[in-house]
Amino acid sequence: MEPLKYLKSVLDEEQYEKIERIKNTKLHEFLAKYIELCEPIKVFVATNSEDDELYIRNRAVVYGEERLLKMPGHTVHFDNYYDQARDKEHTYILTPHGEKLPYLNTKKRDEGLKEIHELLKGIMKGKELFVLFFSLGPKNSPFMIPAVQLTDSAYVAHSEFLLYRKAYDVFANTPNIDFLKFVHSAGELDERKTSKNIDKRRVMIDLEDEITYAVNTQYAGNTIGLKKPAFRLTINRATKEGWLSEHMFLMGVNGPNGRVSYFTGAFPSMCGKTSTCMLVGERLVGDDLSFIKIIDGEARAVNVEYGVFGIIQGVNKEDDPYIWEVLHKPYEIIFSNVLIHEGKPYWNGMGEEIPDSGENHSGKWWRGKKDAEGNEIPPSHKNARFTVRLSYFSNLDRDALDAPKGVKLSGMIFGGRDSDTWPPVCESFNWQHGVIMKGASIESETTAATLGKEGIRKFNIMSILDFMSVHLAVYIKNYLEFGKKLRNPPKIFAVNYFLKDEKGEYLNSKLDKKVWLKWMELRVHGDVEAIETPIGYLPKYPDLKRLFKEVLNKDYTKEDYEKQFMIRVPELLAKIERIRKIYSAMDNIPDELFQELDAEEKRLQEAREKYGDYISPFLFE
Ligand code: SPV
Ligand code: MN
Repeated sequence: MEPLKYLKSVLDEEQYEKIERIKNTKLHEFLAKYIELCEPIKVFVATNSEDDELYIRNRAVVYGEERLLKMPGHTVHFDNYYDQARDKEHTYILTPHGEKLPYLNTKKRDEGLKEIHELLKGIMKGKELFVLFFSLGPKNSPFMIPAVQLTDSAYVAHSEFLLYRKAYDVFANTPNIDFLKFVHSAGELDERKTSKNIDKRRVMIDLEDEITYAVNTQYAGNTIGLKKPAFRLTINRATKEGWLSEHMFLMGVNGPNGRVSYFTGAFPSMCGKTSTCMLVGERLVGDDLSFIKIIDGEARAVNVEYGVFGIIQGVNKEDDPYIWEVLHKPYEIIFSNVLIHEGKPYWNGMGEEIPDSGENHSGKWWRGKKDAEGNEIPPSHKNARFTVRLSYFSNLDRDALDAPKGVKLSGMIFGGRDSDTWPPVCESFNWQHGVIMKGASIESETTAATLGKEGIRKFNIMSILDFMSVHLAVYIKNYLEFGKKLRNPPKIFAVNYFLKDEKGEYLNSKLDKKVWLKWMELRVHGDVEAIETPIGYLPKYPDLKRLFKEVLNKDYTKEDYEKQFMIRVPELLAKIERIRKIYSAMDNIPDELFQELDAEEKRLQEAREKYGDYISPFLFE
């Protein structure tokens, strides 16, 4: 049957009208295909209206996927105990003939599509399907990518209304607009309204038709199409079109005399990404995903999203005042996988007393409760989260968030969890050096954001490896080319908040990152000089001493500086060797990558001959 006719036959009149208003053949085909396949009992199409949004918000409660908490606006959602993070093992990039990608699982496209369509068959029986329209990036801008989400989870739909820009109008006003497509079903739910068939959990990414699928899961990192599923699609698009789709926050750093300079930052989960972009006194634009494009010869960046899906563990009044403030107001907030006691949310590391019982991701909870594997269950899950709109944040840079051409990007920051190799902050010599030796060389200890073991040092290029839907060679080449097209490329920095001394004590305190940011802000304008070392430019002691005093009112000693910025030659050389080994095993890696590794190795060896293994930064002055 003709798609629109089919839709007319299955949708009630009000919903059909909302679809009919959109003149888009591909959309009609897409909807007809998946409504027929998934067999929902009911379909709801959301426009941009407040009423439609409210309907979805209420459905989440009516269907039991969210429960109201004491504070108006607050709800809690639980994911299945075994569905608490992105499932990398069961996420597949579909490639034409099953071609392999480094690090990610792939499947032959037709086999993957067959498998997922079998899983989707009849999966929404008895459930309501939500049809949602959003935009990645600011609307009506060179960055905008329209997208359609189909989901049978009101929690997922509700989350997307908090996290993305509504774009029904874009579809209605632009016939046959091109768009990304996401199909999600939580599958059968158990009595707690969490996905039951976790063994059949699948996430599939079809780059060819730009559709992603997620079934038998609710965890937002798997299911919110516009977040990480879309990210795999936009990385692919960006490499084809010559721009950057990145796993980066976007923030403004306040410089002298009212100057604001914008930085992106890429850090693996739980390595300081949020705490950096939320630093007191600076300007938040986005906390997770950025698009970077060349406009008039300049690198310009936007936040892909409109809200925050943030880790709640460790959020406390002192360290995270902006988040704390938001979480304690009657705003629309979804808490997920926290502990609920008498209608109030509690989480690990909140700096307040946590009750001994309540309800959490494991169901009814009491202190000392163990799971089926014999592990003690903490009050909240390590990857418990909050979902809110950015507009609630008092540190938000509203103009930057909505700027159609984004903001001019002055610097890019790369960081990881590294106890013994990189100094706290270092500026690369140039774009190519930064891309290769900072971004493409990130290693980090694993965290709780994905399933699997924690605490193992892992390679994670640009902190984007989990999403690397194209071959690394293609990705790196695109980066190098991107820089060549810029009049004045952003400066690239590496930071390391986790450096330790020989006794295993951290060498920096949590807020020192603010000083590194201020230093980087001065550097992008050439306001301070730096020391040239084998690995890049390091801050000069007097500049840091002044900044520590100004920014943190702290006395920064020469001894601290020397310990923190010591060039650790054996560790740096070992790292180069690890990185070289990783890339040597791959095909088509650009020569520039190996040239940079060789050149830095040579610089380090020469320095070692002159000064020994551990070199004070003063020796390079
Ligand atoms: C991350 O892990 O990088 C996140 C959370 O931002 S998730 O949505 O699960 O990807
Ligand atoms: Mn992320």
